[in-house]
Amino acid sequence: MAEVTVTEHILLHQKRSPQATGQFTGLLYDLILSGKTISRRINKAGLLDILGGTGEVNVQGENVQKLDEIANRIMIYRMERCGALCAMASEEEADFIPVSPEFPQGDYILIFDPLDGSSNIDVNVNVGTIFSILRRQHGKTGAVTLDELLQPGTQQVAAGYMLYGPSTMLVFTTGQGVHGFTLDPGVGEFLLSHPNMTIPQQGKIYSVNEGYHQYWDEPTRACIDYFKSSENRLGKPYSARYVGSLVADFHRTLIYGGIYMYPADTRKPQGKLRLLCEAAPLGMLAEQAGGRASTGLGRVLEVKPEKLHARVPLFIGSANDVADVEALYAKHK
Ligand code: AHM
Ligand code: MG
Repeated sequence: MAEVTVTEHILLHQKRSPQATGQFTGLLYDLILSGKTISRRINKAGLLDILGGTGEVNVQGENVQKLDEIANRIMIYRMERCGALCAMASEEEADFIPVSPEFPQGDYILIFDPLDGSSNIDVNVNVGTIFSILRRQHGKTGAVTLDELLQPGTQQVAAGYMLYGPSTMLVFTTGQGVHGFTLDPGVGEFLLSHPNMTIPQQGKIYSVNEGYHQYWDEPTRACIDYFKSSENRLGKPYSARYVGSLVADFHRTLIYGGIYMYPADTRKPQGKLRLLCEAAPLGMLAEQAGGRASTGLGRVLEVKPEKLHARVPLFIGSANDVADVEALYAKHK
């Protein structure tokens, strides 16, 4: 079998867009290197005394795991030096991070969740790094301001994730479809394993933390009841799956189809997931794979973030399933 490396794949795609500079390619290389570094640390976590919490609570009010902090530091260290960025933002940091003047500056902005699903680390369940790449507005120079990061998802130039599971995978889009690569640990290179990934139009799996049922409003309950009943498009109840690592639940949805839901509830009126580092990048991947991503009321990619850590309800996956959720919310309005 002819093996296509991620490097070869990027170069091939970059050739097709003549406006592309080496900067963007360099950014992707360093992102991939960061992912490989994080992957190695995770593989050895049980042996290195880096499981468990740090005892701190992050800007999101969540317990920080040691590996959260390690992944965050690896990303910031490597990406600050890549020469393609002017600013970064991390789920773990309260403020955005301008690239220090001591490093070469570029035109891109990187927003990431260094280790999504970190509550699953101690039990050896899949976690991942999610990233979103924006371009600085044309003509802007000098110090980056916060509003430059608050762009709707439609402005993303690339998005993806690294999934640390039984194998480490890289799945990303630059707006020309979604492609998946699997890390061959022997050679340390990602090889193209899933070209042109598409989400089945109709799913048969629903994914939601059903423990929160009592916090949901009527329309949300109606949506989940719909997938569990025989009165849906499938004509029978869907199967339930919920890993509790968004990146893993999304990856399954991308391949098998179905719908992942993190709705708003009485405790979390905007939902839990962060727009810029979780919902928007996965939304771009879903759309590029022929699926959809919605807040229940409209397209996730069109939501303009009001602040760096803005949250949104998320319904993402097969086009039919997401359309059905939107129709149910519209009916209950
Ligand atoms: P994290 O980025 O701190 O790991 O938080 C986000 C995670 C998602 O990966 C996952 O889908 C969700 O939180 C699970 O939340 P809950 O335990 O409320 O179901
Ligand atoms: Mg997360």
